[in-house]
Amino acid sequence: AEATIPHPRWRLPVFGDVFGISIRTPVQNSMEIGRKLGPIFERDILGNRFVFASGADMVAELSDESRFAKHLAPGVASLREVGGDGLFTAYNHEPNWGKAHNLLAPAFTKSAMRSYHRTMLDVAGELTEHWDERVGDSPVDVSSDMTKLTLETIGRTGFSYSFDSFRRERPHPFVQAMVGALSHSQRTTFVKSTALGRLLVRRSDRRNVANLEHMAEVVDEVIRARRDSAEAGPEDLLELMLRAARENDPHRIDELNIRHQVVTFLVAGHETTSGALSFALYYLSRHPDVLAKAQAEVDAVWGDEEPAFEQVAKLRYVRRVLDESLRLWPTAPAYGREATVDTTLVGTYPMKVGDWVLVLIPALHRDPVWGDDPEAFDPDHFLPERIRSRPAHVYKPFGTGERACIGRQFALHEAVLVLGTILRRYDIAGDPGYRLKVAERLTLMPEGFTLQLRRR
Ligand code: MNH
Repeated sequence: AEATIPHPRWRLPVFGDVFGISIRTPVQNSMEIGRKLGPIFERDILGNRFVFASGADMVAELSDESRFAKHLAPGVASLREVGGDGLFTAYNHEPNWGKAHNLLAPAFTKSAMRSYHRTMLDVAGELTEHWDERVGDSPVDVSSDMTKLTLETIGRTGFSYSFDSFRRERPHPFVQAMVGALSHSQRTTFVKSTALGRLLVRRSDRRNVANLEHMAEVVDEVIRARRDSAEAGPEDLLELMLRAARENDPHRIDELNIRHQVVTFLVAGHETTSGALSFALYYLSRHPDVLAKAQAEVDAVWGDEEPAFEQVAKLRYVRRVLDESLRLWPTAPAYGREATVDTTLVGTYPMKVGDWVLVLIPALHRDPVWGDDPEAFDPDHFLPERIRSRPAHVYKPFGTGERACIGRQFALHEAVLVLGTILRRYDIAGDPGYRLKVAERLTLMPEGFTLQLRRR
């Protein structure tokens, strides 16, 4: 039988919806509504209809690539200003998606990961050098330092370009411009559907232009640095793209699209991994038993040696800590799916070709299939036998299908390597008075979370 989709009873306080709390935290606000209305609901935001779906049965169907495909949700579509038809923001029908996907796939194979391992270790070493100076001193700002680390890692592995992140007092201006652009995109997506809204965000629009210009300058600088260098470039993302252009490869992408890919990877390649590391450190600091078990694993598997490539994936428990952190706070918290045929979702909700829904990942990750206390942090959720006993498609931090995250293995290798490095070297203590505050700028990130460090 067909059913109508529940919506909040109060449609009137549209202003509250738009200019209140939810403009800064739309994901947490939608999670709250979902707790009341269930696994599928709709919201009307200034005349825009949004359907949120998070039931395990629904997401399983939405993962069926013969009926559904990626939809560029409004918040992501407005990032076209940043990434154009780069991989993340390309529409399914745009030819540059397939070209770039094929061209860049070799940079995400296991052997490619092996080639990044050395650089990832070096960057982790810069973090510990920086943190060693803070041992027993004032606490470190976790998200800010994780962002330094992940930006440095993608800069050097992907483009052989250093942002000198750990030699700076303040974050690199690229980070400030990017955070500004992501926040702008989140804030203005709904508001801009009305004339009044467009007027209200004019100042913010101007600031956004400056941020976009700055990001474009950084992209220019990254490409120029390579073109000016006398030696042949190392086998990195940039080299794959520039060489294909030089050699007239059938998969080559043009100059403008190369720029879109560079900025896409600089943003997508660090912001979400930084959040994932920050949440993992938060949960480790709150669960002494988990912390002790993770430290014991690193000591046993790595000993005092520098970890070889294969030794990273052997940190099975640390990986479960990361998986569980991404369950509770998937740092890219939603993705869009649109019907590619006329169909009915879970036999109940009719969808015409082009109709789309947003998968609210944190709500999916709290579905009853996760047990009766889905809010509890428990890495054992990811024990192999527990994974086998759950249905497929209930864990989607990296999206789904053809348009799922290309950087998944990259992020996992980097994050486990860094967590292992930190856990082996320091005892960490969070501020007992800190209450988790999750900042939203399309992505999720703990805000104001600090750690006090002691050398082990
Ligand atoms: Mn990543 C797509 C989450 C790390 C590069 N990424 C996606 C999607 C999710 C996602 C979800 C799908 C979005 C959608 O369907 O609209 N990504 C993450 C998370 C992490 C992450 C949670 C870290 C943790 N991503 C990375 C890293 C890189 C990267 C690291 C690059 C080195 N991601 C991408 C790109 C895409 C993507 C590029 C777009 C892929 C495509 O559509 O072809």
